[in-house]
Amino acid sequence: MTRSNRREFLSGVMAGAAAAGLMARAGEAGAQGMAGKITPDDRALLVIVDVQNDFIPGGALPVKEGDQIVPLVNKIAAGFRHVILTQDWHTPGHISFASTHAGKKPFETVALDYGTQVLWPDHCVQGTPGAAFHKDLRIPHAELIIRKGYRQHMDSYSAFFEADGKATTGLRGYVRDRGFRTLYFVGLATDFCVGWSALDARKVGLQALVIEDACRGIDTEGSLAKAWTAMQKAGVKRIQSSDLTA
Ligand code: VGL
Ligand code: ZN
Repeated sequence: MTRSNRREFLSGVMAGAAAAGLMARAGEAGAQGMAGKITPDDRALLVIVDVQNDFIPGGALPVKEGDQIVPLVNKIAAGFRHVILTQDWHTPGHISFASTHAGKKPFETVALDYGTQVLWPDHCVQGTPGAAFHKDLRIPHAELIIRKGYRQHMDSYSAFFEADGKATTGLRGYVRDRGFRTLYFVGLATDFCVGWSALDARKVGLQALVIEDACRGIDTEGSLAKAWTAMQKAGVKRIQSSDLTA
């Protein structure tokens, strides 16, 4: 075998392996680094979800250990060329707040026209300190901030679509225009805004990976286990920060 047709033969073997799904990680994550680790490429986007004071212990809707992810999120973000942030951004008296519904308490539910709504303590009200990003979050290279939940009569967990599954934040168009193919998710909370965003990423035809140790969940009424089951079914990959090269 000559050198050049050996090269052709090898590239044929590699293409065959990829087609057979043997290189699943490389194909799905967009790039393969050393020792099976993932190196995000230029078409990969890190989405940092709702690392805001109200979701941190001491805030209005604290997520257990929410503060502990901040140094890890900073470190992960440094390994991505492209990063965006999301920010829960509610109007005062928002429909998702228990205080808006007479006789209702936080974590109870109500039936709304778009489905069952969990009711929350007032949180992430536009312009308040609780809606600001955690003071130690350092993402100078973030390219966009997507705000969501600003429609008075509809909640929005997902970074793509509001709770009716139709009203858009504009993220789908942005991702399309920028040519991103693979979205990585970190932040708060695993079972709500992270999970719903990852599911919607799959719905619009993107690869989606959730970096589990850089997320924390609220876990109300079994919501964390339910979210992971739904994500697994939808083809969202569950990875750890140690799976990344950087
Ligand atoms: C979130 C509940 C209400 C979240 C936002 O960021 O996961 N959860 N609003
Ligand atoms: Zn909210």
